[in-house]
Amino acid sequence: MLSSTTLAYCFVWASLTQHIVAGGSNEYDSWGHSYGDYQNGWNSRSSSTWQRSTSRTKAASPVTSATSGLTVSSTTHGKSSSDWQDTSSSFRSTATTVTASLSSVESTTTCSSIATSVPYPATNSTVSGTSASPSKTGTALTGDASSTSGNTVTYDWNIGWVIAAPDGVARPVIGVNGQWPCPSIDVMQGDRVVVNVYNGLGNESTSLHWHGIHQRGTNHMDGATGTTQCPIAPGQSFRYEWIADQAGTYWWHSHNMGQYPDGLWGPLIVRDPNPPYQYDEELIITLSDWYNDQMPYIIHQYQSTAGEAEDGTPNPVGGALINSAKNVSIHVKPSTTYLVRIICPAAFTGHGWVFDGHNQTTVEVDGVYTVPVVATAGGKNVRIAPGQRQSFLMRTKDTTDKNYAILDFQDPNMLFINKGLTPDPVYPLNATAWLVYNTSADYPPPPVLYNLGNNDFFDDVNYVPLDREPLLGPVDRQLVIDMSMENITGISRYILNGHTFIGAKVPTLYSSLTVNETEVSNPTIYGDVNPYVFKYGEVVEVVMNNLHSNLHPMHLHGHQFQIIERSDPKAGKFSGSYSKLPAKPIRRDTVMVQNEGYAVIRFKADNPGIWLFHCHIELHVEAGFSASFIEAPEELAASGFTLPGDHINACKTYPMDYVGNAAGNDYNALNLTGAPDTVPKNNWGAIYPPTEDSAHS
Ligand SMILES: *[C@@H]1O[C@H](CO)[C@@H](O)[C@H](O)[C@H]1NC(C)=O
Ligand SMILES: *[C@@H]1O[C@H](CO)[C@@H](O)[C@H](O)[C@H]1NC(C)=O
Ligand SMILES: *[C@@H]1O[C@H](CO)[C@@H](O)[C@H](O)[C@H]1NC(C)=O
Ligand SMILES: *[C@@H]1O[C@H](CO)[C@@H](O)[C@H](O)[C@H]1NC(C)=O
Ligand SMILES: *[C@@H]1O[C@H](CO)[C@@H](O)[C@H](O)[C@H]1NC(C)=O
Ligand SMILES: *[C@@H]1O[C@H](CO)[C@@H](O)[C@H](O)[C@H]1NC(C)=O
Ligand SMILES: *[C@@H]1O[C@H](CO)[C@@H](O)[C@H](O)[C@H]1NC(C)=O
Ligand SMILES: *[C@@H]1O[C@H](CO)[C@@H](O)[C@H](O)[C@H]1NC(C)=O
Ligand SMILES: *[C@@H]1O[C@H](CO)[C@@H](O)[C@H](O)[C@H]1NC(C)=O
Ligand SMILES: [Cu+2]
Repeated sequence: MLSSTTLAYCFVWASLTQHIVAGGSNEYDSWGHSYGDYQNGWNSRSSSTWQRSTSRTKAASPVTSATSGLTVSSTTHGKSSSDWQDTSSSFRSTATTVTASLSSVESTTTCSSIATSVPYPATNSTVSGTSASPSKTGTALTGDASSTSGNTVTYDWNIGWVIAAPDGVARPVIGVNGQWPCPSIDVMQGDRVVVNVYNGLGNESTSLHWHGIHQRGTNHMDGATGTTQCPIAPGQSFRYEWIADQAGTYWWHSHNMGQYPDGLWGPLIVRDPNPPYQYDEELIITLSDWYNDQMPYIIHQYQSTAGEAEDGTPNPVGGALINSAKNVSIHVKPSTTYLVRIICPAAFTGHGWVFDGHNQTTVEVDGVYTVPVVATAGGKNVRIAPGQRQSFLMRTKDTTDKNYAILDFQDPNMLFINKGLTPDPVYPLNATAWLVYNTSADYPPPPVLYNLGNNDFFDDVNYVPLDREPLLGPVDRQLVIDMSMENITGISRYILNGHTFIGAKVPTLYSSLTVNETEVSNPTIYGDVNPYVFKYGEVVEVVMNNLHSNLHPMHLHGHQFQIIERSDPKAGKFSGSYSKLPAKPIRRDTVMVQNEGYAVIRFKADNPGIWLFHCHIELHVEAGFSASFIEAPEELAASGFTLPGDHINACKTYPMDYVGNAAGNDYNALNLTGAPDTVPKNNWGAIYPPTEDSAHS
């Protein structure tokens, strides 16, 4: 139970005190790497190359106070020591008594022009209510985010530009309340979450999506512009309100026209009042890629006739980041079991990682508890795709004489090695952080792994959900989607069964709510958003045939799906017969589909709403790699639901149509005259005012 916990023992921050410039000489435990295609190895620097630099002036005192064991007595429910953010200091400020000063959270001002200091800084939030207890069971659009006995946790967020330099190069990034990295949301299962957004960007529209949260009864809070809402124009406010009814590791991010890789994302942790695994402390670690250009420029370059690369792979100029920074020290206590929550909010590449000298026991993927698996058993590495999360238990050493490197590498399998391409070594594809037991001890270099192919990674299809939910069946509806890329009018577009996604004039949900009820199940009325209509309660099987030469992490909103089968790379299309039907398939919300291979998933269409199904590589979304799953639209139409005024206001001020079919035609849903049907040729992402009205994605 987490009712009264020690707060913030260890802090994750970006090279605040000492950071290591190079090298290392100690012998380290070389866990799990003595077999496989790679070898143990260390950078060949001698110990004489070790230097410590104190390039950033930070007082030492925060370290001391951070490790002094602050306690919080909570009158409601407590918060464990996810040291990541410090929303803890203000979070629940009305409901908790902080018995020690949280001075451990350093101000960002001392290094404002370089990297931000504390990832996931404090933000305004308030809590009201009494006990937590999940209870949300909506089946149609009700807008009812009040049917819970949990607390209400309110965040007030002003989204705006901040200058940051996580890789040493200063650039504008999108932050919250003047801070970047953006804050995390941290609530108990059953809490009602309210996020009051103000768009203070001036030159871009925005929206927020709660990745992995099913939004039962609250589809209009899903945050996908063009699908469940209009973009929020600069100067406008918008209230998100939903029930955190699923425990686990999630994240929030902009879902508006390729915007999130400019920094608008953060962790979203929903705490379980009775977690099935024992642990003492928590860590949140994000693995992402970084670019020095802003997304509107990258998108414009990619989605133009002068398009840079066929595959839209921007040069990973900023390389990899761990917790939105380089050279991060993660302070740990000895003899302690940590729950480590890994989140991959990357724009393009997946990531693999190694905690040197420490085993990792996986216990959760994408909000689904798993039967524990030592992730490195058999010498396999673990990897994570954009959008995915994975939590593991890690027992720290009993001794504090050494520190250990954390290696994060961009998954080479996503960098077209399968096409014989070699990632350009001038870009820092890897990042290093340290598990710091002892600030006086050496900071060793990370292990070096060689020739990482698909077989060097643990296959996540082999996880088993802890609840052992049986295979869904029989299948009522099988949907086969062939996914490939095509040059359409000179622009590289992804096509699903021959069609690229082109945003409609009206958000798809709003179409379902405003056309004649007799037409809502006709996919035609939704336009070129790759609409697939499912009946309430159907067991849907989706076969994804990836005909393309890269891996694509496919994400479904509104559900966790069972993964029935996933082929090796280059296995061709699904033949129609399963190699082995798993009795208790793993569920998650994002699955990596291998290059020129396939994956088969199942879910039950019991969550009425419009749910995007898309590749989570953000540039691929901009290139049309999305479908709209239109689930039980007759239930939506019958709900008689009225959209909140601020949602309508978002449409009026943007402006964007909000009534009628994909063409904005509300008197004849079958008349699609005027619906967008050509590929945007001047896509500048979320730039406001918009350049084209069909680019919503
Ligand atoms: C991180 O450390 C490396 C050396 O290990 C150094 O070259 C690099 O400049 C550091 N990066 C930042 C952003 O501090
Ligand atoms: C939120 O915090 C910011 C920065 O501390 C402050 O300027 C703002 O007034 C606060 N907003 C609310 C609603 O408390
Ligand atoms: C948007 O405005 C911010 C703040 O002025 C600026 O830094 C950024 O470059 C602008 N973005 C574009 C694409 O012009
Ligand atoms: C890691 O797990 C393996 C297999 O369970 C075990 O043999 C080994 O001792 C563990 N290593 C560490 C560092 O805990
Ligand atoms: C920390 O490391 C230093 C240098 O290796 C060592 O002298 C010291 O004993 C260590 N302290 C602890 C508490 O392990
Ligand atoms: C990144 O790390 C991996 C794993 O150790 C290694 O194979 C690769 O060469 C490294 N890449 C770069 C560019 O340093
Ligand atoms: C794409 O098609 C256009 C004509 O629509 C053609 O000019 C261009 O060369 C093609 N680009 C590629 C990369 O095939
Ligand atoms: C909806 O369509 C049906 C069948 O075409 C028609 O009878 C009915 O009048 C329409 N309802 C409205 C409100 O337009
Ligand atoms: C279809 O809609 C267009 C544009 O609103 C209109 O000009 C046209 O007359 C409509 N056609 C029919 C058959 O209603
Ligand atoms: Cu993709």
